[in-house]
Amino acid sequence: MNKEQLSFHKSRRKEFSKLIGNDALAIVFGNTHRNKSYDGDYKFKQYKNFYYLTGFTEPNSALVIAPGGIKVTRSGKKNSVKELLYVQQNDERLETWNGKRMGYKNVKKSLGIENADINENLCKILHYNELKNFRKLYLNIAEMLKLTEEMKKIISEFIDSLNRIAPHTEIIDVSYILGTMRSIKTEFEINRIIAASEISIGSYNEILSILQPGMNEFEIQSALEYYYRYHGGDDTAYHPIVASGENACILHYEKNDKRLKENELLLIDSASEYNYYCSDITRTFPINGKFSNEQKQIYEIVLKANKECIKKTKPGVKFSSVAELSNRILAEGLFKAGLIKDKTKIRKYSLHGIGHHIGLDTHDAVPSSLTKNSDTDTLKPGMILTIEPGLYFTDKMKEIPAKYRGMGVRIEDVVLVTKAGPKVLTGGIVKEVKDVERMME
Ligand SMILES: [Mn+2]
Repeated sequence: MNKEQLSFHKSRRKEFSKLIGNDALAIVFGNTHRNKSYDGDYKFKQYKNFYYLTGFTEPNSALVIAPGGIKVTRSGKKNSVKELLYVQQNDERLETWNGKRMGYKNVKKSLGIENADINENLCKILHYNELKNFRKLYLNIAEMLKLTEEMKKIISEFIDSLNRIAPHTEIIDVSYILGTMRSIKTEFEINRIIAASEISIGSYNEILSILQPGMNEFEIQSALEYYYRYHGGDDTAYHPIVASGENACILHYEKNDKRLKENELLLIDSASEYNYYCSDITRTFPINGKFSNEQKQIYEIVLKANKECIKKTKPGVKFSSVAELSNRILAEGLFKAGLIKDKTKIRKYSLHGIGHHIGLDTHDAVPSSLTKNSDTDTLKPGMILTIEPGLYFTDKMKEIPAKYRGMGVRIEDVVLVTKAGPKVLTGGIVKEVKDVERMME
């Protein structure tokens, strides 16, 4: 881990400590492996709030933060500590199977966390009388319930001992307070989201030169995944949606197994992850390289909503009013095209909201709301959001002329809110009609 990353996670622990206060104790558990089937697990992914505070990507760990200090005994001596990371014990045999473990002795040097111990000692900290001095205990409750294997044993002992301190403390989930911190991105985070976006941009541009009728959706999916990894991405930020024709009307279409037809549109909603940070991009391309008049008409309406909403993504603006603007532009566009008579029915064709926060999670786990009186609705510098208007016409919508049916159009960009205005992080992929057609010539 380089210095920049060390100081990022350190600054997050410092801020978190300040927010929870001296009378609080936090115990944040990392993730464990999730079983896929029999003895096969899903690829390990760290719990994002734990990652935010530590940068540590090994399973079976837990971080203790005690801003006012907590006494722990080590080699017979009592020490007051403010941060302590519990990690897996070194184990030569298991490390041969599953990879090297950092070991508690290397935590300070490698992660900059002052104190460390092996995870099986975790429950010992709950045995001190001084725990009664803490007014608040912060935990990640939902994740605790999903812990597996060695942590399952530790967690059940931990929960059993909780009742001894529960009458003296208020137990609070960490999600809100960490989510609030995560809603404003630091420069370190912004740079990672830019990197995830750049990797994705390069990959989309490769796709534009190979896309043609007769290919299968999975060929596009696998090419994207190949390029993400090839360009240094760690993973896909989310399961790629590669949806041709009417498939684009299924918002989380994941089969990606249909043949691409000559006169249809292809909606691609996919992006790379880079060092735990996500990008999130959607583009809609004509499979044969040229939009039909009807496709172009719908595409231009969505593109207008995308561009106008991006312009409005500025500090002080309510995100709910960006959403309203999108609905207004989409409704006006369909009304003018003669496709709807009642503008209030737009949600039947626009289906989803205008966008969401993005960061460690694609739909970032931060407090947000689209209700006007909520203080989490107001845009602030350092927030990163997606702007993703869309229009969808299924084959079943008989009120819509046949030439428009069986298509979905969505155009999604990642936008950083700055004092100087919106900064689009995914602008390197064409979206103007003439540019798309030129790239596909
Ligand atoms: Mn999105």
